[in-house]
Amino acid sequence: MWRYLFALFIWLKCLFPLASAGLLQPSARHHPDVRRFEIDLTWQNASPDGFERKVILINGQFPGPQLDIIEGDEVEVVVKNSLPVETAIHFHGISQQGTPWSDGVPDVTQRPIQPGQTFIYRWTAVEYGSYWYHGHAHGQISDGLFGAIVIRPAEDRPAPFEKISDSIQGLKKIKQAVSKPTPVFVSDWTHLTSEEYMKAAMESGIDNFCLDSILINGKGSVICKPQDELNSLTRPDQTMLLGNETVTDKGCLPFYLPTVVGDFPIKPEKVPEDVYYNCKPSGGQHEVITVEPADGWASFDFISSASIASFMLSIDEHKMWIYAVDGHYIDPIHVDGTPIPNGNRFSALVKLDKPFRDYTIRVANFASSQLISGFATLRYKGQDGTPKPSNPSMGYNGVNLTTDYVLLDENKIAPYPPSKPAAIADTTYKFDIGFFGAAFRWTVSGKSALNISQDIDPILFDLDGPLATNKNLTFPTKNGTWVDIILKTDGLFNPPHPMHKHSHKVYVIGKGTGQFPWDTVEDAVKEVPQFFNLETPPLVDGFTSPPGSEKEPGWVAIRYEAINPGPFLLHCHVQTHFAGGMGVVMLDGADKLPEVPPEYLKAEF
Ligand SMILES: *[C@@H]1O[C@H](CO)[C@@H](O)[C@H](O)[C@H]1NC(C)=O
Ligand SMILES: *[C@@H]1O[C@H](CO)[C@@H](O)[C@H](O)[C@H]1NC(C)=O
Ligand SMILES: *[C@@H]1O[C@H](CO)[C@@H](O)[C@H](O)[C@H]1NC(C)=O
Ligand SMILES: *[C@@H]1O[C@H](CO)[C@@H](O)[C@H](O)[C@H]1NC(C)=O
Ligand SMILES: *[C@@H]1O[C@H](CO)[C@@H](O)[C@H](O)[C@H]1NC(C)=O
Ligand SMILES: [Cu+2]
Repeated sequence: MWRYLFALFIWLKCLFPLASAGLLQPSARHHPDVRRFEIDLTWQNASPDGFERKVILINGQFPGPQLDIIEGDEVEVVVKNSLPVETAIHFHGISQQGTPWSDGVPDVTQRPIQPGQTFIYRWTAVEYGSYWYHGHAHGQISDGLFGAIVIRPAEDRPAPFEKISDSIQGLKKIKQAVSKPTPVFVSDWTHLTSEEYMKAAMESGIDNFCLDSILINGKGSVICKPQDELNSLTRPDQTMLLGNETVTDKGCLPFYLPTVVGDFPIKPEKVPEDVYYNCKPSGGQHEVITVEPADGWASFDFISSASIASFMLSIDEHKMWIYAVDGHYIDPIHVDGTPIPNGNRFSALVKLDKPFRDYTIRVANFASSQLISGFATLRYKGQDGTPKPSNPSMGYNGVNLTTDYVLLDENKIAPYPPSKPAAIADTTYKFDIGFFGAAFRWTVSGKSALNISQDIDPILFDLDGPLATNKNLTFPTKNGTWVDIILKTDGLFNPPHPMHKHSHKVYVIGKGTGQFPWDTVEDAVKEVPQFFNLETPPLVDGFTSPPGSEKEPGWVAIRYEAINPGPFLLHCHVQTHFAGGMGVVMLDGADKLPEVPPEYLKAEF
């Protein structure tokens, strides 16, 4: 009952005082409007995978309600914190043009929202496409605090669909499909709350506990496979780490492997029971996405809200045209499967030209730490009623099962219309990312771990505060200049890190193996041009660093134009890595920081 009481209210404030509850379909004729959303966060029992635990619900739902917006809209999100703990909400990928106080990061752009408090985020949707909102205090994504944002492009926004279909009829159907994309959240789930998880990680010195399930749109089940099957699914990257051991019955690398925990001291007795062993299957819910074959095409916004896992996704018997990444159109790429790094959004068009049946959507963890998958169903409407399993092209371990399988290559993502960064950057920062003195401590700058749970005045409000003046954690850029950041992975073993830049999208201009001894990209290009792409580089808000170690180091180089003044994080989106300190603050446009409106300073609306 209370679920309905807290139903999401969305209304065009300037047109109607209170128009409708539920999702409002945007009108075709459009003027900038204020779209107001009210969300109430509560701490409730729920069983996304059949196991009951405490979950953060948003207006009684998990995942939270979708925010439907049109490019150019003014957006207001009123957040009521009915949780027993503080919180803050980040709008992932939204640039927050002129509104850095709405970026949702405690200690950086705002004070956390205390239990019982209400906070109003206000921003302009200057972007279009697929985004999402999520908790940015503590590990609250892992407790369920997230929901989709769909921003419908302006009518005159050029789109790349002619590459997908050259018939007028086909294009019409494609445009129809992309005008109402279905967000599909892929996430990982554990039976520990984020607080229990982090406490146990710090006490035990181990931070990659087993996952219990993979959820699709918040639904899934605990799947237990026989040991023989798990052994046969073990991939070479895992065999290398396992030596003579096998994965546990939950599909995990055992915690005691020196290849996994390094030389750091561990206290296995502090690991909660059943975290690595004793898989207990549970009958959870199953997500079914029904499509109308007469539509010809369906469009999905795949969003990885994973805390730890690293996903591969494929749909049985269907290829996908990936046409946008992180809310920005790309030169479309036709694939059988795609990785979806944590935080990224991949928008896909799927042609509905197969027999009217059910097809399995597969999401596999590709990180070495665990063999685990989740499943959903793509259902054609009007099927003949004889269920028949569909043919997978990707296995439970994320590996292709067909010879002609095409996997999306992240380096080939080219923005549409074509765009590229300035040829030379004005400033270069070089960081050594990786472990920081303990198995659960991490760093981006190589010099300090970032802690945004200190209850200090945020950087935006106090440029003389402890975080703003910490030269190991806060790095200024000048407004209107081009910035290069090179992330090097040459310390202890580094897994790939899904990095996220707040506010500014970045061009991923280079990725390489070996050391990066040069001072600038310009110098590096002269010697190793093969590692760079300055002509058609991916334009994204999330990118993955290459794996690396002392013996086999690697690096990734990004370039962006600082045009929106404010303190904006660059951090790893693995929740345990971020909680362990893996972030820095880019104080973008430090010379042109805006004055903070009084209601934000006082947090009284
Ligand atoms: C693997 O080898 C180590 C060291 O040689 C030994 O202690 C351990 O018992 C072996 N484990 C298995 C499962 O055979
Ligand atoms: C998987 O793809 C690779 C490269 O495309 C191919 O060489 C291999 O044969 C495929 N595996 C299977 C089982 O078909
Ligand atoms: C900054 O990093 C240097 C080198 O690691 C260290 O000596 C110094 O104490 C750090 N400063 C702060 C404020 O953490
Ligand atoms: C962050 O700082 C707070 C307040 O000083 C402290 O209680 C907490 O333990 C710190 N967190 C980490 C991960 O160091
Ligand atoms: C920052 O730089 C951009 C690009 O040059 C410019 O459009 C914008 O107005 C500048 N912002 C401020 C506050 O000066
Ligand atoms: Cu990381």
